[in-house]
Amino acid sequence: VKIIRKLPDLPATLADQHLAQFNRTGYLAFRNLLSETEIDALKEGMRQLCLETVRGIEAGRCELRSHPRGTTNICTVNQIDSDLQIQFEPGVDVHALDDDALVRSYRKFMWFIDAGDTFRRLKTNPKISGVRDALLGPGSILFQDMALSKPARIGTEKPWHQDLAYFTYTPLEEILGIWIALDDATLDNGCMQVIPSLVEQRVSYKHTHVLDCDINEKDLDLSRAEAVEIPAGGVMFFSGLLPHHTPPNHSDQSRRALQLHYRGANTTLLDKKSYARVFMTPDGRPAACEN
Ligand SMILES: O=C(O)CCC(=O)C(=O)O
Repeated sequence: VKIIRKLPDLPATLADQHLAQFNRTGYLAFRNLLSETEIDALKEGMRQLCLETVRGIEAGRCELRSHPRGTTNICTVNQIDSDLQIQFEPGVDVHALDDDALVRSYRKFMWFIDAGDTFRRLKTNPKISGVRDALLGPGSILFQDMALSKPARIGTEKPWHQDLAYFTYTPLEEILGIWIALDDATLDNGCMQVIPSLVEQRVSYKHTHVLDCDINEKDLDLSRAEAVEIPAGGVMFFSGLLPHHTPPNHSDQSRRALQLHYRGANTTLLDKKSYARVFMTPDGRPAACEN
């Protein structure tokens, strides 16, 4: 895999050359979105959120459930009184771990953004909104947020996929992911790997539920894959059409990240049947998982 290092600093405004690059490759990556102080506050916020959520199980505020699809054996804790949801890596027994071990074992928070001002400030961060508006136009809408952790040694892979397999918004090219590194993300600890693709071609791959919502690797030209190493505080802006994956983390370094998804102001939510006619493979099959 080709490794992309030495990223440019996040510019104050995107130049035409950036927009052309985004359309050509489906992504833009920069260093220095967040300061060290901001990174530390976000990491501490994640730690507290993890511990509060698990303590909430004992207090009856959260419920422990196995993953609905079962295959990945992710243990999920759902908050009863909020949308916040935490997932642990397979096999983790949340009741058997001390605080530090718990914080080293979670895989994902869904809907973390309103769980405190440190997180909420990301929604109005002018550096994020500047690039986002340049790519999506004004008035775009945050519709999904998650805090992703790929813990040292036990972090599992996220298989190849396009994020559009999870959504039903159209137009397809108006979905933007923003992936923010809180630790140095490297090839070894599971940085983002992508296959650069022309956004305007809207190439959609068949997804099947194997591990998660996966593109069959045989359908991808993996010789074109790029591992994008992003230093802590750096960011990747990427199209919902970009095929990407993150491998397992066998290293001793944790790899935490935050991910926001925005949709353009004029996007509309389709029902699954209509979406299947928009997000479809070149041979006319619905591209999203059917189960
Ligand atoms: O951060 C990761 O490990 C993968 C994130 C991702 O691709 C996703 O959640 O769709």
